[in-house]
Formats: sequence, structure tokens, C-alpha cells
Amino acid sequence: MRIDVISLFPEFVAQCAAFGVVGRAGERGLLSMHGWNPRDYAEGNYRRVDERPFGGGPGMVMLIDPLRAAIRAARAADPAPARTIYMSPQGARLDQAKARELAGHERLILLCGRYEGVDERLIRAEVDEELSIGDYVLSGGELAAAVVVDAVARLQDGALGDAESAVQDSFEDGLLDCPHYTRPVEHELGAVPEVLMSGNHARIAQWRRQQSLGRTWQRRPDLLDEAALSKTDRKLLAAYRAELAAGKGAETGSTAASAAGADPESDGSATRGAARGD
Ligand code: 9D3
Repeated sequence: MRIDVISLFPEFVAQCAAFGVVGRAGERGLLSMHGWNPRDYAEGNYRRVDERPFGGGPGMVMLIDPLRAAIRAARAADPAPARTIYMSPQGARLDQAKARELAGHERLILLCGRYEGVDERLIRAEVDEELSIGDYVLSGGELAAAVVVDAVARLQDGALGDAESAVQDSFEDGLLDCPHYTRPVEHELGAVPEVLMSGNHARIAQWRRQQSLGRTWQRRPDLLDEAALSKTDRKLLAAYRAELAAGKGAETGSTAASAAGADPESDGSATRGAARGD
């Protein structure tokens, strides 16, 4: 996959992609990145890329022509068709499904705005979609573009090692991750849950599944569609809630094994929608 970044700070996005999984994807030839600076396509001694907004108001707006010339130069640099995406607070929110969709394109052009944004006519003429990374205010599109590059690069076939792929699988079901522990077993901050030391792989898998369900229910109920859970998952979650209500704290790892027989309809409904004490 090839990603072209249109930005007044194109090296910034490239640097963000230079390390870890994404850096390795570059080294393996799974991802190539190219930066295009609209300043290089601006006219005149001052090479202006922005102007004051018609209608008045604070801030500056990015000019059509330097951006359009940069976008067209990027398109012309490779014959494969590119999806052109404007990183914008007005865009649809990036999520894992969108990352997967974008990862399937052979080419992306990510347009990063600065100042108040870009002239609307440029968006209408040259942009296929607008994309936000969340409801908070950034100073420009570059960090958002770096997020897209990271999310999309790790989805390229061969980008992840075996261990990372296995971890990825457990995320793809839309649940939060289970807690992780490593040595030492005993520490002044506490002990490792006994189940993880048991050597019983079925029990461990069940405990981890229960932790994922329970933590998703507590922290991100918006991610959890309880009706879509399997009967086993509903029982595991009910047992997690029951342990929590009993004040034991389901994260001590005591009773995942007993969950299979628990009543799935027991308790928990009173606290739904509120913080669930973790
Ligand atoms: C404070 C300026 N705001 C006036 C109402 C508008 C505004 C303009 C430009 C807010 C942010 C920006 C710069 N942001 C991006 O370019 C951006 C962004 C973001 O700010 N949040 C989440 N995703 C993205 S994608 C691009």
C-alpha cells in the first residue's frame, strides 16, 4: 500500500510511521509513504498557502491552488487510483471497521489542514471523504493522519508477527482486552491471579474471556451488545457481575470456572449505564 500525505509538515507524519510495527511494514515493502508540501506548489516570493476568510472572522483558510497542485502531483506519481481523504473534525469518526476498509485500498492520499481549514471548493472537487479521529480539538490534521497510517499499516498482510496477530484476533471481536501479568508472581503490589498459574489452558482462556466481557461491560457498555453474546458469554458475564456485587472483585481471578453454571439473568441491571466501580 502507498500513502501520500499532503501537509505543511509532511516529515512529521513520516516520522510517526518510522518505528515499531509500522516502521517494519515500511522495511518489508508493505507500505510506502510520500510527503507533499503545498508550500512547494505555491506561487510568488512569499509562497502563500493561506488567506483571510471571506465573511470575516478569526484565523486563516488554506488556498485552493497550492493544495490542488500538491494533490495532483501525488496522484501523478503513481498510476494506481488513490482514495483522497481530508483529515477533518467534520469527518466521520475513524473506527476499526473504517481502518479495515481503508487498509484494502492500494493507495490513499491524506490531506492535512492547518489554520481554520481548507477552502470548501477544494474539498468538493478533490476529496472523496472526510475523516475525524475523535471529538477533541487538534491543531491540524497531521497527528490524525499519523493515526490513520498506524491503524492501516498494521492491517497489511505480513505486517504483524505471529504473537501480534494472535493478540489482534482477540480485539477483532469488539471486546476490551483482558488484564495481563508477568513475573514476579508475588510483588508488593499484589499477587498474580491464581488461575494464570494453574497450567489449565481451558480455565485460563475462560477467565480471560470473562475478564474481557466484564471489563467491556464496566468500562465501555457502548461496545457490548449483550443480546448478541453466546449463552456461555452471558453466563460468564453474569458471574462476573455477581462476584462484583458480592464485593469480591471479579479481577482476583477466583471463580471463572464456577461461571458456567451461574444464572445469566442475575443482577447487574441496576448499575447499567453508570460507572461500575472497577
Ligand atoms: C479551534 C478551531 N475550531 C474553531 C471552531 C475549528 C477547528 C479547525 C481546525 C478545529 C480543529 C482544527 C484542526 N483539526 C484537524 O485538522 C483535525 C482533527 C481534529 O481536530 N480532531 C479530530 N480529528 C481531526 S482530523 C483533522
